[in-house]
Amino acid sequence: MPIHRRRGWELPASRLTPEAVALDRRRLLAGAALGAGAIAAGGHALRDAFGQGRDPVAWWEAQAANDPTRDLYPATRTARYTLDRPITEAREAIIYNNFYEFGSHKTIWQAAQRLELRPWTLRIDGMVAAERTVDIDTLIRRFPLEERTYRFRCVEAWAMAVPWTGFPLAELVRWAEPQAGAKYVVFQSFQDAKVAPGFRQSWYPWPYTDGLTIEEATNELTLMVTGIYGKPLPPQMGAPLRVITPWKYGFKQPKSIVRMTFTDRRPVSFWETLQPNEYGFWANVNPEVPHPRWSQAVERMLGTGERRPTQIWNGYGAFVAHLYEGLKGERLFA
Ligand SMILES: Nc1nc2c(c(=O)[nH]1)N[C@H]1C(S)=C(S)[C@@H](COP(=O)(O)O)O[C@H]1N2
Ligand SMILES: [Mo]
Repeated sequence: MPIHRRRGWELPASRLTPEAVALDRRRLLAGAALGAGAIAAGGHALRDAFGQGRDPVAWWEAQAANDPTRDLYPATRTARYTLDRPITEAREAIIYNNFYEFGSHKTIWQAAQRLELRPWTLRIDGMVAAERTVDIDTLIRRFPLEERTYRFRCVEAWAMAVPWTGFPLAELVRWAEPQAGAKYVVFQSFQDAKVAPGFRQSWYPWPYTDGLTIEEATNELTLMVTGIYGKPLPPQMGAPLRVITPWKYGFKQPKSIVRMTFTDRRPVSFWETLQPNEYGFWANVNPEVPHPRWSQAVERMLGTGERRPTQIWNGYGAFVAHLYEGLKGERLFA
């Protein structure tokens, strides 16, 4: 087990995330086979030897050194996207994750090492000129990679500031040639019960999905992410492909994507299916709109525990506020 320093603001005694609390109740009521014990034990039963006893940073560095795209790193940083706070320590970001496929708690980094990153393909389907399946390495080499420092905000009120590597999703959308009537793009995460124990938790609506409007997907901020801290992503952070929309809560940003579907119907995501009153379609960051179970006024930085006032649009209003101007009667913020 990694040494997990408990931070003052974490929920005491429980490793369940706020995102999962309501579900846990539901699961207990349903009397599902996998009882509270497995989760209370920190997912011991769900873990295996991958990454066990290793230093998480050394383990990741060794993996990165063998990655087929290692020659593309580090990519040049784009100066336009500046931070107002220090970059979070890599070590903190790679051991504190939400990735429910691997468990409904934060310490999933070892379990996620079972995810096999090659071969990997991305299926592009639905309302496009031609449906296709593209190999991940072909895809990553098609679009020039750049590095961008962005703030990141989970709906649970923890936050980080990290250098992502990737390419604008707008370029991939253009390449996919969506039909004129396509209004949304839906991302689907991997689904393999042999790899990840979460799929046995049948009360979750697997696979993990979430979607964006085409305007959001092609906004200049929206990044198809392949790396972080100047290296290919570690599996626990969504390798080999994840989407990042820094003005939205983290749950809108699916990891380990295998499929992108263009559609004219607004999708209902994994989280919206579970708790529509808590996790809506838009989910833009706003300090003034509390989550039904906690305030969003303040966020806490991973690693330092520093508290900072939450910013509307997570501070990215100049890039994205215009996307929402015409929308009336929509719950834009959670
Ligand atoms: N496939 C998948 N993607 C996911 C999640 C998940 O459970 N499964 N969790 C989301 C949530 S709630 C957050 S906050 C971020 C966390 O990203 P990180 O662990 O890389 O910091 O991933 C998002 N993407
Ligand atoms: Mo989250």
